[in-house]
Amino acid sequence: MVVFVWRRGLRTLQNAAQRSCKGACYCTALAGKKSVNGVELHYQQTGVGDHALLLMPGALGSGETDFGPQLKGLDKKHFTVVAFDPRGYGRSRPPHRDFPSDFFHRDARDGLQLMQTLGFGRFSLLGWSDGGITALIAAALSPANIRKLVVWGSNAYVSQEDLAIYNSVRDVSRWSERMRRPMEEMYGAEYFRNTWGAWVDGISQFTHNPRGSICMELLPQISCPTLVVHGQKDPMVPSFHPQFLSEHIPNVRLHVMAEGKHNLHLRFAAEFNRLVEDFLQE
Ligand code: TYC
Repeated sequence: MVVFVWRRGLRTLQNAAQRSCKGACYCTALAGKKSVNGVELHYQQTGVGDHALLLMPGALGSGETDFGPQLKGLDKKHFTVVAFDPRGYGRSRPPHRDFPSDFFHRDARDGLQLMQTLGFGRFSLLGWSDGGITALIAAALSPANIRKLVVWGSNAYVSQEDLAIYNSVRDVSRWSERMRRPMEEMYGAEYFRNTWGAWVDGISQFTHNPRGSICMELLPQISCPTLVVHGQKDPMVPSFHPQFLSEHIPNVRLHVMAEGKHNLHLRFAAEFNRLVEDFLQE
């Protein structure tokens, strides 16, 4: 057990050492679960700023696996940073993850409801990859609650080219050790293999929609200022996706990181965090 000092007093947290801020920080850190839409959602929270942020992870992702450098590095005086594990991912288990045709909408409703439950009425969304799709949907569904939106490595539809990429990464035994190990540590090899296969099937469903749409028709409804970031060297998400987003979201800016790949916020964390902080504080 580790005791954390939190704004409202003392909280006791299990397993919290890895979530604590190390070194210089305004140290408040909190992790726990909230009952949301019939499931227990795990989240981490840090910072004391007026501007609340919700970080939305990628496929099978969690705050812990996807957002370490953001939870640690984003300015805690200006921001209160929340990262959540979508249902069936990370520490938001049970339930087992499934992929009904509305799974992105379900994650969007869960994220929005979690923030209400935590007491944040208006906040910004940062979404990576699948989490970016979720964030786009949440911003379109609930414009009154969303201040600003940042998405990277995300797509609003699934093309035949995407389908080929999904199928090329379906077999996790062919993944590099570096990519596979954190997932196997989080889930165990079997849950990871099965759930990844279910994700590939889940995302492939969208090819049955007209134009392969996941959320194309919602983009014009996103009214908040939006930053789309793209890694020029992203092998997973072809550049026609950020292009499409920047052509269909009304108040949008596209920023390309020349050396960035899919995990640009981890690999180039300082540059990414600064870019996002500047955009959010404009
Ligand atoms: N969307 C995935 C995520 O959320 C990343 C991904 C993109 C995986 C394309 C496979 O073919 C793929 N991290």
